[in-house]
Amino acid sequence: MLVDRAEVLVTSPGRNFVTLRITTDDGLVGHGDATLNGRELAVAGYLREHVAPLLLGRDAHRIEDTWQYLYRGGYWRRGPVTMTAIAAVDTALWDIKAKAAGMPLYQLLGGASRQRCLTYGHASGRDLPELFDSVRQHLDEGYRAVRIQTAVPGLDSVYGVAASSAAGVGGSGRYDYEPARRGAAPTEETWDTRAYLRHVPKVFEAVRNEFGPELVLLHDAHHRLTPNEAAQLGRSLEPYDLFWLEDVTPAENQEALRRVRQQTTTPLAIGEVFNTVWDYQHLIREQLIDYVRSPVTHAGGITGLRRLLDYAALYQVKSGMHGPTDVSPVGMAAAVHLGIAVHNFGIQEHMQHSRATLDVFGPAHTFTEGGLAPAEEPGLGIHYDDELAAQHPYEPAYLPTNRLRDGTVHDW
Ligand code: EZ4
Ligand code: CO
Repeated sequence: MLVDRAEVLVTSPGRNFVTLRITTDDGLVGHGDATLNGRELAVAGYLREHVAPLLLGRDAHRIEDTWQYLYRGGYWRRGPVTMTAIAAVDTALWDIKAKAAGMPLYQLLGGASRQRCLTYGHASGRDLPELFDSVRQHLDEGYRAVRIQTAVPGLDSVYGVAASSAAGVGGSGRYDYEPARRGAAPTEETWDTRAYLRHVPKVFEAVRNEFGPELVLLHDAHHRLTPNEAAQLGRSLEPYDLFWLEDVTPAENQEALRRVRQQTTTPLAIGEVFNTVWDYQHLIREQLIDYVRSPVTHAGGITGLRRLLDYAALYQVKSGMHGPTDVSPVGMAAAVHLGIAVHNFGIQEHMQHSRATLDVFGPAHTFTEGGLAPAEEPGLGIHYDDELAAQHPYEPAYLPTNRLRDGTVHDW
């Protein structure tokens, strides 16, 4: 079973996606997500120019060897572009191996540890009525967990808050927030940490009063706080029993989390921008966090994330895989197969893709009773439609940038 073709597919059904498709000489086809939001063509180029030629003629069964070959053999290790490219190859090879075995991928990963993967959706609102409305919409769709993001008085647009309740993603009518915007350059937002820290606890108080103690609530601080500010926020949210508080500080400095951890019992999640187990080394070993946010797509694939989750399991740290719309349906399919299998599954983020996106990728996993379950067919359960994909050519899109009121660039 040798690799016969490795194609890089770029499509933009409402937003940009990069997919690697590997075909073997006996005709098996595997897909891997290679989407890196706002830097899509860097990964496409890395795969097309430097990885695809090396794959031709390789034994498609040798997944671990290929992973090590691309990781160690590239000399320049780690980083989002490299690890997203490796993830795409790894996921496509797992898809192929599962098809060769005639099994859904999760069976090769040890079989199901649970019936479905509990997911959380993105509720947001510019004011409390709009936020409550968004929460209710999620409850109606079966969600049992929601992330709460809210506008902050005095700031025009804030991370995580859908611009319009009517438009939704791809005109879906949902409130889902899509931060990447089409255009030749990123948009700019304004940030004010003090206004944010004053406002957020009041919103969580209101949400708890309205929806009661059972509903699972999460929040993303999106890398914007100092360790001390993060500790303040964690403490002020303790009465509202969060499932997690995410990305409180910029992630590069692992020691920052020590200060936060000493000051609050609010559970902490971090790592959607991390790429390897090394980025978590101290955070996990010192039990400074509760959940790791890496998705299959950005952490070296099934192989890379499995390695990270096995390490995390030794310290009772659980998965919390990133699942925004920029993780493609291929990345989500991989997440669900891995999530259903590992023992230390925590929760799965699940922003819903637009109809146009689902039509291009044809994912066969299902969402019922607030959770995702993997496809029961051999492989990942992806049915990529080339003709539909070709109707949506790539258009540049960027994540916003952020500035303080005095113009200083701040973490977005
Ligand atoms: O900012 O997906 O938890 N989810 C997030 C996302 C990320 C974007 C980056 O591409 O933080 O909204
Ligand atoms: Co996040």
